[in-house]
Amino acid sequence: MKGLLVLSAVLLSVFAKEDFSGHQVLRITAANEAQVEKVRELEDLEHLQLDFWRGPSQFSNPIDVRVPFPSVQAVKVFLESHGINYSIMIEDVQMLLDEEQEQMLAFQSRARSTETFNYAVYHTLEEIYEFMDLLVAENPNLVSKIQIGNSFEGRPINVLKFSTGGTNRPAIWIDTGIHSREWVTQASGVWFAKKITEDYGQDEKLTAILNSMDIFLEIVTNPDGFAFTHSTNRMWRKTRSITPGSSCIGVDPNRNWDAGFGEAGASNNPCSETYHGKFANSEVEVKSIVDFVKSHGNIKAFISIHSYSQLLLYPYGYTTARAAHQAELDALAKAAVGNLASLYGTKYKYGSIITTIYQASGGTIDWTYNSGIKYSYTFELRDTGLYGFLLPAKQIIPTAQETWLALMTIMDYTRNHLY
Ligand code: O2S
Ligand code: ZN
Repeated sequence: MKGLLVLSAVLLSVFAKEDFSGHQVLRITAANEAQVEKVRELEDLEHLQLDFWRGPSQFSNPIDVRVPFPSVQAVKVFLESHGINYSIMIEDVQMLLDEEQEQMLAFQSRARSTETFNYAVYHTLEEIYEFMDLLVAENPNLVSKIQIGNSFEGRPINVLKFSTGGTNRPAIWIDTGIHSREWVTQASGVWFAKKITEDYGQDEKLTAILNSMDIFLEIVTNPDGFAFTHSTNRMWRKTRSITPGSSCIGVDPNRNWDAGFGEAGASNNPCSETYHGKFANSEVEVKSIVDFVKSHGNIKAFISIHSYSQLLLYPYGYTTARAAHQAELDALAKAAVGNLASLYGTKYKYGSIITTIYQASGGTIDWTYNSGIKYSYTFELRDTGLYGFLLPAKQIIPTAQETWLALMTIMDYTRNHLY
């Protein structure tokens, strides 16, 4: 049986994409702690192959979970027999994926400049890397590309640097796509990059920011995972590193940082979507950023972008202890989501990670905050679960536009509050 599984996994990886026909995403609304514990029992049943998109955690409601077709009946019977409420968020995951693929194919064309690049569709890793090179070539005095490392599978880890001069200016860091399946984030990262080049010299606030600070933007923060979402499994979240002694691949790169590492809010099971890895910074995709941040030494704001849930979060995720600057972080978050909502009315909640979404240990911004970067934030972009990670491409530009208003709020505030 195990041999067969391994064989089919090998064949799949060579020939085909994982099929999600009949997979459903259920939204579970646990009424109390005991019901959350019941849902956790499901999580432990590995044969069900459940993929939790959100939660479970005693702090998180609702819980969203992708259920493979063969497990759908069993899961529904389990929930009903325990009186746990649920609704069907996505009837058939594969139908959304087919639509997404159709769109990508219909609008696929090699852009020769960032002017003709199509920002309204999803792109492959190669296309995004090409976009970066075009942007650098078109804006040599503003944009450069820095390779901060190589991924586990050897791909370059690229960061765009936006700078108008100076040496080691105070800087803002933005990353998208550390979780590879959160496609609207990489797509937004591409849009942000173009936006910066358009607004410099035009928009007063952005110009002021770039006249005294640098911006670093890592668009594809998990390149192996991202390539894998295109080639094989659209729902891949983790890195693609090998864990000796396990047949399961990958580490959750948002549980691998050296802040509350391995504590509650991460899994020590290599097969889990929230596996923290063997030790902090075990993932080269994480370690490369850690090394960069330390050697730079002058990063003042660090913004790590995920999807979905429409949240703007600040530390902490691993502890209920309040961040020392909680009041200031909270006020700035409130201003940022207010500006975000001003464009299309998209509503965001904000607060600390643990009180707003769920307990998560070893997360990016808990480490950056503990390392002295006061303005450390995580976004969860659109939507609130209707499409989840499979946000239709026509929402890319609106999502990026509204998010940009929140980013500008944080960046402008940082420039005015250098420390
Ligand atoms: O699980 C995750 O990593 C979250 C973000 C954390 C700050 C809790 C995203 S994927 C929803
Ligand atoms: Zn994420």
